[in-house]
Amino acid sequence: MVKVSGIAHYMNRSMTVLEASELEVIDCPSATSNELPDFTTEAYKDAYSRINAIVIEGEQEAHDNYVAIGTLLPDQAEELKKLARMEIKHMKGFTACGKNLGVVADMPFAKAFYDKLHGNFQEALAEGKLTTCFLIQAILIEAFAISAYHVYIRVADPFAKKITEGVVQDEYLHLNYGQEWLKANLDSCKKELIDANKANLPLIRSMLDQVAKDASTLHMDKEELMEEFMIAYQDSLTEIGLDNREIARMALAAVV
Ligand code: PL3
Ligand code: FE2
Ligand code: FE2
Repeated sequence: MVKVSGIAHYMNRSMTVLEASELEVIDCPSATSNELPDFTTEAYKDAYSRINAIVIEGEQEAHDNYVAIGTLLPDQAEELKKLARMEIKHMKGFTACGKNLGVVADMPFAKAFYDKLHGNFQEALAEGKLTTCFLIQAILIEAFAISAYHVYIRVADPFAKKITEGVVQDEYLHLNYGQEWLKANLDSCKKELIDANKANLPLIRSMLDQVAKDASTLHMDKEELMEEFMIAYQDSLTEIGLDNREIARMALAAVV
């Protein structure tokens, strides 16, 4: 069985946030960024056409990646196909979110957005490097999705909010799946894990930089996105069995 450690952690945090807002925080300038945006403006729809495409393409590639990992792990192929099917469900959900707002997703933009990460995954797959595949898909991409979805839920239209709330629960299962495999194989995979992180965490950082402007049009704050990402990422490395110093070193790859 997989352990869903991230959810409990997140719930504790959101409970703290709730208590703080009940006290009505005085003089908090950033409080305005948590206001809901006007979902009908051209500016909102323009930004949404790219963000929505990134999410749709991300879900599609996640599907393909889990199926691909299954070819390297034949005895787990069925389980991985289940995860892959969830990604298609997510993709359909987010496609509906775009349609609901009258937005056409900019798919060529999204394909280019994932280009480098996709290339690194394909290369690792061709070389049979399972550790790198799991790090890219199940840890980095899932932590990126979890952080983005948590922040989005706070400022989404009611239709998209409901869909995203369902999706984010599944993403924890995916993160946990990769986590469990890496934990079980840590002795033999630690070096590859650290090297793969060094090569791929900077890509996540630059993807976040690229999406920040459009995200802010959706009232999603960049620092909040980074904070949520670091929580999911570090929790996951802890769960895999790395110590604080190793995690700090790995996280530094995002800034140097
Ligand atoms: C893995 O299951 C899916 C991977 C998708 C990655 C999504 C990254 C999202 C970037 C910012 C999006 C904000 C959410 C908006 C939702 C329409
Ligand atoms: Fe997903
Ligand atoms: Fe996922």
